[in-house]
Amino acid sequence: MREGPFSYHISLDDRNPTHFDNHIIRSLSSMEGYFYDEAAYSSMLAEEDQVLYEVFEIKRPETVGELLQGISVIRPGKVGNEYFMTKGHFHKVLDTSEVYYCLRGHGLMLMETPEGEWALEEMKLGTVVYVPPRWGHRSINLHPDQELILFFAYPAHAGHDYKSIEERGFRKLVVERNGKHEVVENERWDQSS
Ligand code: S6P
Ligand code: ZN
Repeated sequence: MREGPFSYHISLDDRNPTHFDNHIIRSLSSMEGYFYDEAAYSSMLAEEDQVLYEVFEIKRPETVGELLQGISVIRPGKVGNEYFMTKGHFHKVLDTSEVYYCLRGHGLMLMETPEGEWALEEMKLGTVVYVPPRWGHRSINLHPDQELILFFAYPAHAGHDYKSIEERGFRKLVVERNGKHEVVENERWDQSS
């Protein structure tokens, strides 16, 4: 972790920031239970444990006042007809927000509150998405062959709470139908509420 003020550069040619402290790689095997089409998930996994997304984090002390930043890179692809996406989470300190800036690709930010209010924002080059306090969030790559590259920044003490989304998912799923994305109900969510 760096001391004092610093800068770094995000090169879109090799899409890795010139400085990062932590590199998270999420492959298909780490996403068990996240995609609704379990048969499609199993047969894809039997073929190859491919990488779905990566996160490059610029770490800061996890204290009030600090901002944790980084970029996430979501690969193009689908499990069945559901687009590649991040796991999604609430912040452990629920009352914290986050800002995303789209550097490449085409995607969606799916958001919802613990009470089940939901929202979807489209992301293209230059789009800024503000995720307010209390809103869980998941990034979804809609592009057929381009990576979705997002810069993010959020309070460093926020932490992550994956539990409820791991158990029941988001209220809505985003799937491809007739070459377009469509928002459909997640039956697992409905049954749990
Ligand atoms: C953290 C921030 C991002 C995500 C990343 C991966 O608050 O929202 O760094 O961690 O996009 O998503 P996930 O849901 O696997 O942590
Ligand atoms: Zn977050």
